[in-house]
Amino acid sequence: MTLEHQVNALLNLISQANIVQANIRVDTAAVKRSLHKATSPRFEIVFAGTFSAGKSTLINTLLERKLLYSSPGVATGTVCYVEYAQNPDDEKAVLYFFSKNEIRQQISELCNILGLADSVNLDLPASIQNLREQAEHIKLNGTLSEAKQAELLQQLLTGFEKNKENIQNDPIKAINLEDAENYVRWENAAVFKQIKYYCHNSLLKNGIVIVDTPGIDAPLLIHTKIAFDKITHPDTSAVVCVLQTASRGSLIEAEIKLIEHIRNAPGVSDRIFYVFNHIDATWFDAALHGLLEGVIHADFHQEQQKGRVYKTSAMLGFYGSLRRNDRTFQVPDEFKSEFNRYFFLKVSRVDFPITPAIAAADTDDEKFKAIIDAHGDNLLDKLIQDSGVEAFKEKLNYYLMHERKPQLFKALAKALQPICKELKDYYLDLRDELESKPVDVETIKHEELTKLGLELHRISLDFSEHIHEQLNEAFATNNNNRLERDYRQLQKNMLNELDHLIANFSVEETHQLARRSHEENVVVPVMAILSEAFYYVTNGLKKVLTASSQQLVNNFFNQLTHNVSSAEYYKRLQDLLGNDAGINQTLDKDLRQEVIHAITNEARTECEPYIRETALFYAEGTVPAFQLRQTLYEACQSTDFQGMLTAEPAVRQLLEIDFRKKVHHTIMHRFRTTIDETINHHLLLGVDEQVKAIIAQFHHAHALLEHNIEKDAERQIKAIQQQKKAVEANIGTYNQAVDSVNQDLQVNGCTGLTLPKI
Ligand SMILES: Nc1nc2c(ncn2[C@@H]2O[C@H](COP(=O)(O)OP(=O)(O)OP(=O)(O)O)[C@@H](O)[C@H]2O)c(=O)[nH]1
Ligand SMILES: [Mg+2]
Repeated sequence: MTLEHQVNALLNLISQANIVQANIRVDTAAVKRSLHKATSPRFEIVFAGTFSAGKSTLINTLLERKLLYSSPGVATGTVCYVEYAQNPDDEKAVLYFFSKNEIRQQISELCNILGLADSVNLDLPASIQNLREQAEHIKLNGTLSEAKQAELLQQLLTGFEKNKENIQNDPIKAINLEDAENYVRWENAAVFKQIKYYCHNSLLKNGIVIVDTPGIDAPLLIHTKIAFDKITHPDTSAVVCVLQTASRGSLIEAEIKLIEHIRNAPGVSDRIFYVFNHIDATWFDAALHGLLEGVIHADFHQEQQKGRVYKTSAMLGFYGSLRRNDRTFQVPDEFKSEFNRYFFLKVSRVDFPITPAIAAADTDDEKFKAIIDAHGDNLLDKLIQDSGVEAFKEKLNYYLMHERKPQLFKALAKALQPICKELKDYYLDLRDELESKPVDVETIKHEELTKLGLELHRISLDFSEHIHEQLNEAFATNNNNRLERDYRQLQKNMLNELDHLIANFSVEETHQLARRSHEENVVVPVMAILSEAFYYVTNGLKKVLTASSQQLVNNFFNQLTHNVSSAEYYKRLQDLLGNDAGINQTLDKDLRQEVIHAITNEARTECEPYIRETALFYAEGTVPAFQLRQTLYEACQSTDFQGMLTAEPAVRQLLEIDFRKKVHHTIMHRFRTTIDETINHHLLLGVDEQVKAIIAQFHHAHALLEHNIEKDAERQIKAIQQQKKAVEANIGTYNQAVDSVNQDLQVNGCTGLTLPKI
């Protein structure tokens, strides 16, 4: 499994565990970025230096291939990238042209600098030719700097004309690598923004990208600026500063500028390599040798201590290697003369004697052939070694693979660490939680059954409390609207009935009633009429008080039953028992009947004393006493029935006076308390009994739960087991990923940083 797979496995675990949102320290985007950098690294090595320092030759040497154009004059005219091509067939060069507008802008700038009219029409060859001639004039008559700018202007005009088709229609053009070397020469370079070479070369395999830049003192200022920017760019992994001090004896102004730029840029010093090229010049010139060593000692001492200073002969190293690898390779004359010099002046005569054939050879060409014939590979090996390119190449590669690459893995490890910590904590907690859960059906059963007793107890408590609350509300407050309405109704009923009874009192009917008790007599005493009247009103009121109280009690119990059966504990009880433990029967039937029965008796008892006239009735000097006497007197005027009829209004008034007081006393002072107390008393007793009845259902509930729990417990156990398995599997995935990532970190030089295992 690749590193990518393993890191993605960790990221998957994180998203599964859902701890991304919960924790801001977990930055998966940072991990993905670091992962990409570590698995698809890109190490840009930028080569910078004056023109003809040997940058392109040095790059060709590293690639062991004549890829980039090099020549003794200004050779590289644009920034060139050399990247890896996966297959030999994928090799190509891609040219990126400036747009017509960008070229026009550059022409304008140059015209301004040179004091020329900025009026060229790029669509008219004659207009272009005219400007070219003006530039030529400046080249011949102007200063050196002006001549450089005029040359550049000419390059732009020629480059535009030659590549017009591409610039206008096809600004990115892929060509064969073989054709590239000629194509990108100076005359076209002015119109290229950049060139990308894709090369199937093992050096580039690990993400190394070589960036060749035009000489910092070349006339193409636009490209020169790119070289300076590249040195400090964060994507740059290494900068190779190619210096020509070996053949000149000192640093030139442009080189000093470059070195200052490097030394002033913060944080880039550890990526810089200094290569003193053209070292072969010092082989035959002791003065030059001394000057070079002096410069290195004076200005590059620190860098030399750190192993960042190299001395090379790129040209000799390059052609020497090519010839060493391929005997048929045709080396250029430039190499032959230098090689011959090397043979005659540099190597030991003991190791490489001058053979007669060498001595007899005349031209450079003949000498070269004779030397190669005599000493061939051995001498080439020695030359390659002396050229210093191998040592430089090795060091550069080591630096990228063993210093830069581990940094990418370190960054990845740092990004992964908080994620691993989160995952580890998460799984350990989860594991603990699952460990504490029951593992067999019996334990779950036991737990559930233990809970049952408590639950029944709690339900009975809830029930009892609820009833107390309801009673409290009814009798200690006036918040029970229904009850208050019923009480008012009861009062109204009694008063209405009293009015009705008195209004309907009839002497005639009463007379008949009294006579029926004494059928052998025709006369009825007035007192008997009066006493019948008392029975009549009392019994009428008794009926109404009974009926109204019963209605009130019924309404109260209806409300109470409804409230209880919609309470939450009532549902819990039904769930546990499959019934309500008789709550409904108790409230709606038994207690209701008891209370109605009791209240009926209370109403009867309350009204019974109404039959007896009040003592007030006979008191001396009071209105009732006077009334009574008056009534009796009037009625006794004759013995017949007619005489009595005249007393009817007076009797009514008498009844009114006597009963209004008694009824008022009942409905205003006594009977509400009687009803309240009766309900309260019966309910409290009933609730205590009901609580016992609920608790007594334990065995029934137990049996029921036991019956149902078996399957449920099995399901629970299965679920817990599955969760445990899933957690262990995830921990396994985690550990495997961490192991593998740790291994990759080690292999890639990231020592001392490991991710924690569970
Ligand atoms: N004697 C000698 N000649 C070299 C050496 N390195 C490069 N040359 C030659 O110097 C010339 C310039 O080399 P280039 O590689 O084109 O130099 P460059 O730095 O790329 O120059 P520009 O592309 O113009 O910036 C070529 O003719 C090379 O063959 C060296 O170490 N010794
Ligand atoms: Mg070059």
